[in-house]
Amino acid sequence: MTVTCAQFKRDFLAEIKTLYATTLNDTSPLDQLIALGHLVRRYDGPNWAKTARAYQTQHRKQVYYFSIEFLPGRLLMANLLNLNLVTTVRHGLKELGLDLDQIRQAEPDPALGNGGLGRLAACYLDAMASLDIAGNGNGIRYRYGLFKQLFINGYQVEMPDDWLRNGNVWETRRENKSCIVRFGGHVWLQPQANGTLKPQYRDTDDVLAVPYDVGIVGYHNSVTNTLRLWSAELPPNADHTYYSQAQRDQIDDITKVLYPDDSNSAGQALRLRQEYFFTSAGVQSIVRHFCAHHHGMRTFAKQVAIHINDTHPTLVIPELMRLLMDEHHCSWDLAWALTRQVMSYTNHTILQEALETWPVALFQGLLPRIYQIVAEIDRRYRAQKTPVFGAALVDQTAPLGNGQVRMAYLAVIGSHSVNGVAPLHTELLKKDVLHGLYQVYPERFNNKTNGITLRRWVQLANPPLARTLDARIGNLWRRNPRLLKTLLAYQYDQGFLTELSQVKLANKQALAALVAQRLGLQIRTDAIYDVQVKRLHAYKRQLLHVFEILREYFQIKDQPTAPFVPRVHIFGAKAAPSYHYAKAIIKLINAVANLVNHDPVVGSRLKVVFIPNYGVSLAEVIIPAADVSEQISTASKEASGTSNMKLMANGALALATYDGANVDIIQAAGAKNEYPFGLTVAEVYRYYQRGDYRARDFYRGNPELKRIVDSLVDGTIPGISTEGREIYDSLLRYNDEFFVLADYASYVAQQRQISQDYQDQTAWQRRALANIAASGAFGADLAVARYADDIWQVPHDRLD
Ligand code: Z16
Repeated sequence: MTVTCAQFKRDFLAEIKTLYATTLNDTSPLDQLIALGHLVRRYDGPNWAKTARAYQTQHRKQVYYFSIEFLPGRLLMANLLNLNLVTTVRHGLKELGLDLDQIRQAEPDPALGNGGLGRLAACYLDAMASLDIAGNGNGIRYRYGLFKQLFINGYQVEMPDDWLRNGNVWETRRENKSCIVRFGGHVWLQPQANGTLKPQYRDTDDVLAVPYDVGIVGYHNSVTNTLRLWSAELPPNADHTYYSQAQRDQIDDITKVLYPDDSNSAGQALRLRQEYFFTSAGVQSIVRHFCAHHHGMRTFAKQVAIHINDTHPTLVIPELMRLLMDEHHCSWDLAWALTRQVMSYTNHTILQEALETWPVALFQGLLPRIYQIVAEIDRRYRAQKTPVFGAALVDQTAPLGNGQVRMAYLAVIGSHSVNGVAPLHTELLKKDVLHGLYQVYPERFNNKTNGITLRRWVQLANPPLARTLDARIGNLWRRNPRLLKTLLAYQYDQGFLTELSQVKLANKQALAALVAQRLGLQIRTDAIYDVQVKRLHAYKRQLLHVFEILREYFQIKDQPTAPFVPRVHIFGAKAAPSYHYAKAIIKLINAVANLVNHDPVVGSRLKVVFIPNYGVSLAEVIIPAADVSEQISTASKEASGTSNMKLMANGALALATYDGANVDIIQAAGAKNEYPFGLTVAEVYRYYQRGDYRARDFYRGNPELKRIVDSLVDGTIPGISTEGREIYDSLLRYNDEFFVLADYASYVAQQRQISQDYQDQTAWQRRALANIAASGAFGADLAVARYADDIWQVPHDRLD
């Protein structure tokens, strides 16, 4: 996109005048943001239209990425960057007396996701557009995103996220692309004159699905793809007085709010409604679009790939079967062949509580026709596989079992591909969680290690680093992150290592300013910034990090005059509102912060900062300022992790267990450039197998650890009498499910090492450099190219 600065200024002023019928000095930053958004859309409009037309005339195979969450972050800067407009707009606004950095803050951050899974979906949309893949997102336009988090007296309080209050300049309502989604009622199969059966429906609850489209702009390539988010409304042409208040509420509720659960299944009927709603609407719109351009369904699988992001969209499988058979006259066999060719599934967790199952009675009542189809899939699977694999294995792996619909099994059986998100995770799927289905379909299993878009996480979030890199290795890394490897040539360039220190310092100053403003707390910028940002979950072990803080606190209190390398411990984490234990940990962190931060003996040497309402926008400030990246989940529990990759790319050193993609990060950057520690998966599984883990032995055997655990209940930390007891009991009474006590010693040994190593800034920055250089391997573009080659079978641009 090329536009001169003068032209931009004229366009912007015209936009202000059209929208607000007033002059610039009479508008707010929000007004300016909206005007700028409109203008960016006007500049990008031709690309969006051209992209859609080109896909049609070239008969390009379309990829549809179905996800119940998308967490895109603010879009203004991302769009300006990808349209190559940042400099023009910044200068133009400046000449008009405005500050782009003030305007960008006025944009609401759409929190239509919980964490890793939703953010991954957003990174992949960005990568698809940038690789010129005909990629589409399909999801839900939640009226309220993930709750806003406040701390009151150290406790998490949730507030609604009214992100659409001032409208959304990036979306286009496309009412003419609406469709009807049917729930409930009765269905029976009516014999037709031609001998086939056609389902008849009675007393269904119909919901209108209205799409809102958002343009997804590719990087410097004139491609704009579409993210389609569905909203539930009353069907038209109906007498609205006919709906009772309860019926209207039931429709409104479907897309009202995002379920706030990460790696956990809420199991509510409304959640199943949400899942079928966006799944059915999405598949209907795909089939409708296909039929508008093709005759018959036989080439469907050559033109369409549908990706199932975790099990939430698994109903795409029976829904496509339904449309192919009931509406497009396909036989079961043809419909099933097409469905399996089209579908692919990514698993994101091995946690039992996250694997979705639905009681048959609930499922059948809400989706009677879909249930018939699932039951037939189940019947055929059993009939076909029992002779080969035996009744026991088939019973264990069938879509229906124990009175439940087992979504992960249905997803594997109805797809041609199932992938994990890091090599270790994929191996665990094969050996453990999906072992039975791996025996039946070994060829379907594959790994696709997660990736992140460096455009947002380095270019946008860390401009000083991006500029420093440009000056040394040129700017081609901005298109091809693998070129970051060439940084290794500067490992012994003292000037460059000093520059890296200065970049980090500048980012710490920015974070310290935010902390001062929001928390009224001063933190020094010469301290180690030790960062743990991710959802609050027992398996992620924020508790272990708290133990280190208490150790440092006791160390200072015991030897107030001994040398101590200053530290700032930084947390960002939301707990699911119903997750009692996670909320107790939040209270603990805040209580420890309160204790430590106000202790005159401790002074400025040790600070604990728990920044409320962690999300994409905060991550963009915190991550560039990090020295240490805490990736300390119990081995086997974190499928991949993605904050580990973002922190690495910003030059933080990982303090990490051998879990998820940490394994690959340690390998890529070299173990000597990270701080690995803790039980391995093999050791964790050995404990499970033998049943001989005894948390108490670790407690008794280590006086330093015992003192810390005791401090939870002995009054050392004011204000946590109930939470402290609960956490204490989880460790000693319930035998420490996540091996915090077992990993304490090796974790603390590495923390001590960090304090020592940090004092040699040259050596430290050399290792930061190694991390940045190796982070290119985790670029989203590379990950998505592998999906395109191996799973979706679609062409894409090469990066070099
Ligand atoms: C989620 O964010 C993840 C898994 C899951 O089943 C549900 C949700 Cl909402 C996360 C994993 O915990 C994390 O390890 C992984 O990096 C991320 O998904 C993306 O794959």
